Amino acid sequence: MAKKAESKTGYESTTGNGGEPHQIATDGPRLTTNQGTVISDDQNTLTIGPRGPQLLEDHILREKITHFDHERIPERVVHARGYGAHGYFQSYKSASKLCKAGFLQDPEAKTPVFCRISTVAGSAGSRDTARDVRGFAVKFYTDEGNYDLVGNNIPVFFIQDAIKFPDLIHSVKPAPDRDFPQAQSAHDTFWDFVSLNPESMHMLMWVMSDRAIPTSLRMIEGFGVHSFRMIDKEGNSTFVKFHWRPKYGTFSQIWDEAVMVGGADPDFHRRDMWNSIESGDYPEWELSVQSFTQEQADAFDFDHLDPTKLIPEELVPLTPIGKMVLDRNVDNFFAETEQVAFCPSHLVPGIDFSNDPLLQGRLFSYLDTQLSRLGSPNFHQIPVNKPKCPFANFQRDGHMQTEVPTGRVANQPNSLDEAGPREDPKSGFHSFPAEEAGQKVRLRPESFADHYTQARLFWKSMTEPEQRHIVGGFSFELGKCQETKIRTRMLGHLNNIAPELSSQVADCLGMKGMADKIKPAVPVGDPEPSLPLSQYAVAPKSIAGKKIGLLTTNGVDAGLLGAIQKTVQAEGAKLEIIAPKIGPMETSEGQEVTPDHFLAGAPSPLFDAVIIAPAPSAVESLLAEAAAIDWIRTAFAHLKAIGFNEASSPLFEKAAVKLDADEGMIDVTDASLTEFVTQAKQHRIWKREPQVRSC
Ligand code: HDD
Repeated sequence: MAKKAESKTGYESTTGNGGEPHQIATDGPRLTTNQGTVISDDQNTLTIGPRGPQLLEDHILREKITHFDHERIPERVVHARGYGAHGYFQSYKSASKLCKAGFLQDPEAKTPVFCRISTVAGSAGSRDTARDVRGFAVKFYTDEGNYDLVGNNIPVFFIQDAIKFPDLIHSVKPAPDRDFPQAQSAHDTFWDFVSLNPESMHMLMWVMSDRAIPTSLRMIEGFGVHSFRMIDKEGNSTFVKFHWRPKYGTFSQIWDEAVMVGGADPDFHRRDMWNSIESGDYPEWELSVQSFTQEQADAFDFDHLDPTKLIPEELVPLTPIGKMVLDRNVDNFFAETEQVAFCPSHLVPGIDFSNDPLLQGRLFSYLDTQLSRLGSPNFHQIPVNKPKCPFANFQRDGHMQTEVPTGRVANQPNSLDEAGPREDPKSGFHSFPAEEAGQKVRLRPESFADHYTQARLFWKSMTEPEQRHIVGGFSFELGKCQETKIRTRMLGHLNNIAPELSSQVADCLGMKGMADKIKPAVPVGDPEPSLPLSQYAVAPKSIAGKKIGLLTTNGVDAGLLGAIQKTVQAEGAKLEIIAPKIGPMETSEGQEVTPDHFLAGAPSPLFDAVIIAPAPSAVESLLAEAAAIDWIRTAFAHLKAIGFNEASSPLFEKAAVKLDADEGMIDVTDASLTEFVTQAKQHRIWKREPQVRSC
């Protein structure tokens, strides 16, 4: 007999025989099978007698288990781990001089978008903080059809021709015999492949730099990578490269920090994105183009169709055209983020492809992959993929057809369906009528042959700490390669990029003088640095959007806590309180404060800058917590601005961190919160780094 336990809106909670819980509908919706049959008991399988065998006729059990067994679809072969959100795009003004696309004309109009940011190599369950390229894919639901801009957070790519893509990806994925390492390029097959493909060198510089270990998905750039065409109303074409710039600036972790965050919170980036949107701090990017004519392109000393090359902003500056704001989390991760299908071939009138061979290959691959991943040519009917403008044609049937097309006509031309859809030469999509002629060949253009000059440009454009991190990145990754011949080959390539880079990496590896001699196909240029390639040369001095961690205890000084809260909020940053235990605690004046985290679950790598301010009475017990001492040690090693109060000094002593070590150490009790903020705005105390790591 079921016993009533409590009553709630829509259902009553009861316990049945054996004490198992049931929630019985009262005036709320009924639980049904997928066929709509109301279910009386969803907790017990049909059996003969309470302890007897189960019956195959239990259609309710079979439907539920069968559905469960088929809940997974193939994950994306690359970019399997990603996180998406809804939002809108808004033009700053009409871009009609450049492009006739409707969504770029009206500054009042908001075009809905869905944006998915991903890592490339790892599987869907891998950690967020892997060293990797971040995919940056945006679907614009325009009035003229869906437009997908499928880019990355790095403006160049590993290879020049799509035919190499399967090999590139096989090399970076876990080795096929042992199935490791997961979500890492730090292994022999990857470095063997790229070291045999000098065209990868420029991209490798980016991937070994801080760009590949972002602090937050809200703080990465996005790039369309290839040259595209924009077409105006008269049919004139201009080439463009797309750039997304984050509102908060572009910030990164330190490698050691990324490794720790990966353990402490494998979902670090997605959690940050979700929480920001939920709290109303909407991630935002500015969309710009570099636009240039064929004549300008002819004067570049590289080929703009080569996806391993970028156009320095000194050569072609950025023109901002609009902004994207992500203001709504998904309702269901699988239905939306997992099933969203991006294809670079999804175009609208006014935008067209270039002959970049990598782009041309991609145009085939994405549609094909959606068919295998989502299982049907009707994937455009899934809500997240469905155009928000009307669409109509005579395509029919197929797996999981969810529409019900009416009428007897499924062909055109026809004279039987007078009201049916028809072509429109005026508003319809026209490919740009580029003149093309030549022989059929399998040949890389000679203009693609310079693999080192732009890699050197990147190196020369970095600040000193950024260069150190690139050396660290190469040293770590090559150190994970077991084959010496791969390391000596890579040192040879690095020598062609910059001899000092090669020798510093060789030094870190203990392999000085062992670089192979590799002859570049064409002489390597020595370009002037390009400032915008550096993150930190141009980083905004701001903590807006960042997280400040306050490690404190029961009895925290109420005045100090209030001042910290006020200051952090005024800077547009977020304060998170960490205490030994998660339960509510009291300030020195008896107000209740609930910490955001407990100490063991929130090491300092999770925060951008930190303050350690325990109550004097709690210091003794904190001294016995390794997590508290590590909190200080790692914050120092990760070059953070560190605020402290007087009571915390024994903790610093135990962590062997001097309170006057550098200007990044600030006593926040003597009204120096402003100084703390000033230091935190440097992002890191860079000059501390040589004291805490050599490679
Ligand atoms: Fe790709 C997914 C970006 C080269 C084949 N790619 C994928 C995604 C992004 C990119 C962001 C994830 C989309 C999502 O969130 O669902 N890919 C790029 C960029 C490239 C690039 C910026 C070079 C400039 N890709 C590239 C090549 C090929 C592919 C050369 C094949 C010839 N990419 C795919 C794919 C994926 C994919 C296999 C896997 C899942 C998907 O398409 O939807 O088709």
